[in-house]
Amino acid sequence: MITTKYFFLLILITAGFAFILLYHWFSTKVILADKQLTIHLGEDNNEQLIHSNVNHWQTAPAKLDDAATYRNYDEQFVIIYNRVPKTGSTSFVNLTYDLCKKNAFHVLHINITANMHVLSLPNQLKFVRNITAWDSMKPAFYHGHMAFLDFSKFGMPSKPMYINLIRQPLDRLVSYYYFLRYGDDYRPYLVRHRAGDTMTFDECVARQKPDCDPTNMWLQIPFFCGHHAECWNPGSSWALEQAKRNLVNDYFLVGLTEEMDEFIELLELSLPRLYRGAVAHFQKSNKSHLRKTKSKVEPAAETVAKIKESAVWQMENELYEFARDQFHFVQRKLRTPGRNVMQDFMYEKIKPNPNGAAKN
Ligand SMILES: *[C@@H]1O[C@H](CO)[C@@H](O)[C@H](O)[C@H]1NC(C)=O
Ligand SMILES: *[C@@H]1O[C@H](CO)[C@@H](O)[C@H](O)[C@H]1NC(C)=O
Ligand SMILES: *[C@@H]1O[C@H](CO)[C@@H](O)[C@H](O)[C@H]1NC(C)=O
Ligand SMILES: CC(=O)N[C@H]1CO[C@H](CO)[C@@H](O)[C@@H]1O
Repeated sequence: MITTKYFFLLILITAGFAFILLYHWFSTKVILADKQLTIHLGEDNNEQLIHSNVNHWQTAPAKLDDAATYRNYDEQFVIIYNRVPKTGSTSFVNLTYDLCKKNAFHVLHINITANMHVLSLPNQLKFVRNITAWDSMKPAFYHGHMAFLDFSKFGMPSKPMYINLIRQPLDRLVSYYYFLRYGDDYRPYLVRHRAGDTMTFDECVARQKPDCDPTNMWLQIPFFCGHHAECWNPGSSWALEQAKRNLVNDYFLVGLTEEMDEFIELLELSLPRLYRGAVAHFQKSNKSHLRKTKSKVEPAAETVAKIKESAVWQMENELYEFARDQFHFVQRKLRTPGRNVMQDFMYEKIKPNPNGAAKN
């Protein structure tokens, strides 16, 4: 009788110990898994730069709720790339499409009727509400030839992250000029608007034809400036200032067509959720054949000089240089001055001491 009682007690105590052991084992496992997840951030590629970006404050065994918040930001991403025509956007979008399956996010093209760059007022509201609420598409990358749209005007709880690429304005115009005549090797079957016209850009400028009118360069300014009437008024200094303000206040990153590799590297370092493995992928894919305008002839020096006299070129170039300085600044701050070491930061002197045990 007594032995059975003790026997049951023994079983109860053993079960209790087993439970506690199991609990401990399980909780360390969860933290370990968490650690491994963050460490994996940089492990997919052999780029030393990206390796060293794994910050120790991320790999530390964070509390589970901190880690969940951190992951939630990544799962809520909405990125808008309001691409400007002929700025190398196809190569970049192609890279993003290549990555979306592996990195598990959605890419959507914004197709606006008749290639209009400005949304109607009802469509602005519809668009803003739709992409804010469309949780099943998040994380999402939207791209389209659309002017910047300010989400804060529509009473939205969150804003998307804008990114873009900008190109030297004359290069962009010349590229566009030949693109309309000869197309590119991306969709060679498409007959372009000016197919059959063999006039060179130099001849066009000499004869002052409308296709090479410097006013046609007024495109990067309005794309960054946005949906206001004044943005689309060529030569408006208000539009230029607004474009600059938006570029620094509302764009997460604006890269240069001429420095695409650096742009992609910065994206991989800062948004690994979407761009993990981007640098390696971009380097191994044959970028040169992605999208090249056919039969492009470099303009003569006198053509270039003539274009540079125009106010529109000067303003577009001012925006380009503004963006270039900003991009180079961001790049310089990536590493410790004088050494090829990634900048890092950490927290210290945390008071009151979270463990409560230590002195000082
Ligand atoms: C946008 O949609 C229209 C109508 O469906 C289609 O004809 C056009 O090819 C689309 N544009 C692009 C760039 O896919
Ligand atoms: C957003 O628009 C698409 C296409 O019209 C629709 O399928 C989707 O359900 C919309 N999402 C929300 C959250 O309204
Ligand atoms: C890369 O592109 C160039 C230019 O179009 C082409 O000549 C070459 O064969 C391509 N190489 C590969 C490996 O696709
Ligand atoms: C999504 C997409 O179009 N991907 C293409 C990107 O470019 C490479 C090289 O041309 C193609 O192989 C991919 O199919």
